[in-house]
Formats: sequence, C-alpha cells, structure tokens
Amino acid sequence: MADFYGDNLFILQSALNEMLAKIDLIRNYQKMKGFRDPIEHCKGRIKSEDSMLEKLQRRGLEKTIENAFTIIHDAIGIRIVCSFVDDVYVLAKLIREMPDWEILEEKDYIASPKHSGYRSYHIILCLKINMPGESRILHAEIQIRTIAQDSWAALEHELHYKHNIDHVELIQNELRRCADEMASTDLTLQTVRQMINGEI
Ligand code: 0O2
Repeated sequence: MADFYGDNLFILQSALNEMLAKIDLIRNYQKMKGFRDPIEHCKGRIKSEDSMLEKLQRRGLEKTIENAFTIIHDAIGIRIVCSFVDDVYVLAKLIREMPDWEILEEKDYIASPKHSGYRSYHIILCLKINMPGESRILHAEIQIRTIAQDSWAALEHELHYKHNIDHVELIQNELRRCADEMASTDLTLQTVRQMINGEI
C-alpha cells in the first residue's frame, strides 16, 4: 500500500512546521524573559508510511487515515533533547501553558521508566489544522528527554530493527544497567550545575 498518506501528507507537514515554529517561540520567549533556554536541540519527523502501516497492523487497526491521524498518536513526532533532567520538566510545563495546544495525555517514563530502561517524557497533543472551509483533527507526540536518555534510546531502538543478533538477553540486561547508571549521572550533573549557579 504505497502512498498511504496521499494528499494528506501536506496536512502532516503543515502541522509539523507549525509545531516546530511554536517550539522555537517557546525558546525565544524563555530567553526574552531572561531564563535559560531549556532545549539543547529539537527535531521533528513525519512517521514513515511503512512504519505507520506496521503500527496499525500491530494494533489490529484498519489501515485508514483517520486511524493513523487519531488512534495512532505519533504520525507527527517531535523529539526535544535537553541537557538536564529539570529542563525536561520546565519544558513540559511551558508546553502545558501554550493556550492553543490541547494535551490529551502525558506519560512520564522518567519517573516510571519502562522495563527496557527507556526514559523519556511524552506529551500527546490533539491538533486542529484549519484550512479554507474545513479543519482536520490529528494527534502528535512530543518526546522530551536528556542527551543521555536520547543516546540510550537510539541505541536500544536499533535492537528492534536488527535480526539475528547474538546474546540479546545479555545486551538487554546491559542496556538496563546503563540506563540506571545514566539516570544517576544525569541527576549528579544537574546537582553540580545547580551548585555552580548557586541555586543550592
Ligand atoms: P518508533 O519506531 O520509534 O516510532 P502511542 O505512540 O502513544 O500511540 P505507544 O506505542 O503505546 O502508543 O506509546 P509509548 O509506549 O509511549 O511509545 C511511543 C514511542 O516511544 C515509541 O514509538 C518509541 O518511539 C518510544 N518508545 C517507547 N518505548 C520505548 C523503548 O522501550 N525503547 C525505545 N528506544 N523507544 C521507546 P513506536 O512507534 O513504538 O516506535
């Protein structure tokens, strides 16, 4: 089923551009107010058609645009990487305060990591895209995490796409151990930063 998104691709692209512009606005707003920019870097993507079709199938859903836009939450995905754990929560609060972003759900996988060791803060948004004479509803997922959490997730993600890997269980255990150690280092780094800045 090639060209699954078809004409709807421009809606996803417009929504993604709009979201990225707002993230930029949040960063500039913080700087204008004299606060630290909580974002190290940010990128956005539209979920590939293959990945979307695979996710619909995995969830036992009919392969329709409506399901892809609303039941699946990450047709549009924004990943925001922060230097420190407290930046993640500062940013989540700023996003919550955006008047035109309707938050559907927040998942704090930093406070409650997944069994894999995955840590990240997820915000699911419901977006209304207005066009001449019509509007469309779609969902988007913002993943916010530290540099360490992001490097870990990128490496662990590779496990899901590589087949015939030896010692999978050993690798999973090592990844879990790394995730715990990185979480501890993230907190130490944050404390050191606060000490340097005279915040504690
Ligand atoms: P991909 O290939 O990264 O796109 P939802 O997305 O909310 O509709 P889901 O999948 O139950 O439904 O939500 P969840 O568990 O919060 O995961 C959403 C996304 O978070 C995943 O999308 C991954 O990007 C990331 N994620 C969640 N768990 C893990 C994990 O254990 N390891 C890594 N590396 N990433 C994880 P996809 O579509 O599953 O994958």
